[in-house]
Amino acid sequence: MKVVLSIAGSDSSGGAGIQADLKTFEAFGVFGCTVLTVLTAQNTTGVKSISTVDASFVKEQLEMVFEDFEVSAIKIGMLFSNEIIDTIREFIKDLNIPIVLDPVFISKAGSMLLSQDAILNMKTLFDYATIITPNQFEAKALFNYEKNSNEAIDKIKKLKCATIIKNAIEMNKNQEEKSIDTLYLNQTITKYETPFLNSRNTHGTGCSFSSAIAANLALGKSLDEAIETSNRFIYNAIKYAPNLGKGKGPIGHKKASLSIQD
Ligand code: PXL
Repeated sequence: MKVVLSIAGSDSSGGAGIQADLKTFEAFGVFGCTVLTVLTAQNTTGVKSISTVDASFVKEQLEMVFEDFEVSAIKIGMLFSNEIIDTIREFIKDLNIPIVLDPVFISKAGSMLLSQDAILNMKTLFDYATIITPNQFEAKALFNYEKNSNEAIDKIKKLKCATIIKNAIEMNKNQEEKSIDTLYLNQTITKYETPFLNSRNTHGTGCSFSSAIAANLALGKSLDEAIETSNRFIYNAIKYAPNLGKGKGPIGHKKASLSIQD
C-alpha cells in the first residue's frame, strides 16, 4: 500500500485540514500519515483560534514518519508561521517525491490561516513542489493574478513547479455555469471544466483537492490524470455532502469515493 503524508493543520470540525486529507487518502486507497503544524478551534462558521505546534516538534514528527515508512508523495497545507515553513523547507529540499502544495491563506469562512509575515517565505517552498494549487484569492495575493493578466501568467510560467489555479466561475457556450481550473505546466496551459455546483457545502474542498492529487501521484498517475480524477472526486463530494453545520458545510468524502471507482 502506498503511503502519503499530509503536513497540515487540524480542523476541529473535521471538514478541512488534516481531517479532510485523511478522509481523501482513505477514499483513494492510500495510507495517510500526518505531521501537524497547527491546531485550529473552528466549526463551519469560522476559526476561533489557532495554536501552533513548535517547529522542533514538527521536525520530530517528520523524522519519525520518514524513519519508518517509504513515503510516496506529500501534501502540504496550512503552515502558518515562518519557523514552521523554514523547518519544512529544510526537510523537503532533498526529497525526490511528488509534493503538492496548497498555499493556504484564508479559510472558506474568511479566517486568516497564514501569518502576514510568512507569505513571502511560503513562496520559497514552491521550488520544491511538483504543483501548487492556489484558488482565485490566493493567486491574486501571490502573483497579482487576474483573468488575462499576462504579467501574472509570466510569473507563474517562470516557476519551477506546475500551478493549477482553481475555481474560476464562467459561463460556457450553452450559458451553463462552469468551474474552470487552469493548469500552467512548462509553457503549456490546460483548462479543466467541471459543472458549477451552487452549494454552501464547500468547507475543505481545497484541502481535499490537493490531497487527492497527492494520492493519485503516489499511485503513479500522470499529473493530468490526477487532476481529472481529483476534480471528479470533489464534484461528487460537494454533490453528496452530508449537509452539516450552520455555515460552510463539509463535503462527503465517503460517497464521493464510490464515484471514482468507475
Ligand atoms: O481550506 C484551508 C484550510 C486548511 N487547513 C485548515 C483549515 C482550513 C480551512 O478551514 O481549517 C486546518
